[in-house]
Amino acid sequence: MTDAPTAQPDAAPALGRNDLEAYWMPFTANRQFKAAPRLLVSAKDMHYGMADGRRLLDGCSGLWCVNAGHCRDEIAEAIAAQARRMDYSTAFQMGHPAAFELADRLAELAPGDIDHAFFTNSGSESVDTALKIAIAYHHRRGQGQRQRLVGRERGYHGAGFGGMSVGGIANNRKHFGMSLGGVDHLPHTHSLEHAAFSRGQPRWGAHLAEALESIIALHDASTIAAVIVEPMAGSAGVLIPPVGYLERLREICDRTGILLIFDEVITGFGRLGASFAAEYLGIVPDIITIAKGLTNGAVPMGAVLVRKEIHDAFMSGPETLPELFHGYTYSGHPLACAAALATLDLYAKEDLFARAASLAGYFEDAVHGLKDLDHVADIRNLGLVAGIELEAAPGAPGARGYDVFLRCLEKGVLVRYTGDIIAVSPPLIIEKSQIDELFGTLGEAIEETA
Ligand code: PXG
Repeated sequence: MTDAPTAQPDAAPALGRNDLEAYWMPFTANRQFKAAPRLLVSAKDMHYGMADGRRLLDGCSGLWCVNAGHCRDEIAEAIAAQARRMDYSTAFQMGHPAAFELADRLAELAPGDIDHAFFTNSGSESVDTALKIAIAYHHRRGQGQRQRLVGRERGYHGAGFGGMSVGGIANNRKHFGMSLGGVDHLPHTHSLEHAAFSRGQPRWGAHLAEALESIIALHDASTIAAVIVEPMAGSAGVLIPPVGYLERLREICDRTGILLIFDEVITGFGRLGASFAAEYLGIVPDIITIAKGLTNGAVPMGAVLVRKEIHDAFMSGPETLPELFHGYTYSGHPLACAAALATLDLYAKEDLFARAASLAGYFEDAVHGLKDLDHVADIRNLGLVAGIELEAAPGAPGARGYDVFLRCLEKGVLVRYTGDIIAVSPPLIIEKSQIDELFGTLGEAIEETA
């Protein structure tokens, strides 16, 4: 694997302040951004090029999606060829070969008897689809009273009403009304007191899965459709599953007939050093939601992967009617399928999941090298993901995270921050020297922050 050539930014149009006005940016402090814009104009392998000519090492795989690195020729060519062959194929009552091929490939990759794929266009749509499938599955089997859903504090499951409702980040919920009824939340598993500076999975915290028993005691399992968790929580600041915790959730779900959904939008496609977290951890959920790394971020696409038994439960009744009244105009879009097939080929050809696994130890040592810096409250890691939690500056929560993010940017490294937690999740093609650069720069930025 060769390192990236210097990304040559295209000649970027000069942007006056007013030119930025019309675009209402997502999950962004719009006024702050527009006062000092940060514009990306090109990308190749491990790097972005910025409008001002700077080159940035991408420490977050875009947004946890560009697992094979940016602008890979194989993917770009597959998308272009498909765009010329057939741009769009009606998704309902018609099909095209690439969607079937992709579903097959995903079934092969998925653990256990997870062997069917339903296509969406994003992680949010995957989550809403998975929740609907879970409720409809029980309905199909004569258990229509199973409608309750269980999420987790600090969980992120996208921005749709379903994902927001099972999600557990207050800022994403509190402005948007009542959300779905009948949703309970497990406690999150993060503890600075008991598990700070864990390497890999913390030993403390498996008992927190018992909260599901309390929810069952309150409502009875016969009213609960599904539990959804991220096997490793990304957005809320990299929360690593305690040893034994997910196993316990699996056992309780097995005993009570509640479906277990792993939201693997972030952990899918090699992030932890295996195809999915489910494989990495040796736990087979009933449903897996994916997106992001499915197409290496090149075309929006998501999918819901389900066990055979769930799919088969729908395959009865009149053959002239859709078995599931659900889908999207762009489900299995030809360009997305082309991108996904080329992406899976690339992951296999370059053995990138194994590569991530083989780099994980080096990555772990490098991030824990920041342990003794001032303001560092915790460092946690799994696979090629790390979270560095900083102490909040007095009276200014989030200010230190933002300051470190900006200092890294100035020094040519892009990291992600959420409040005062820095998240690092580089493309799986990263070289050891680039891991050094990433954490060396981050260390300098932390040292410099007040
Ligand atoms: N589930 C999980 C676990 C996610 O991480 C979604 C669902 C929603 O996916 P879409 O494609 O609808 O955005 C996500 C998205 C961050 C960050 O900073 C993470 C996401 C999105 C934006 C920022 O960690 N993950």
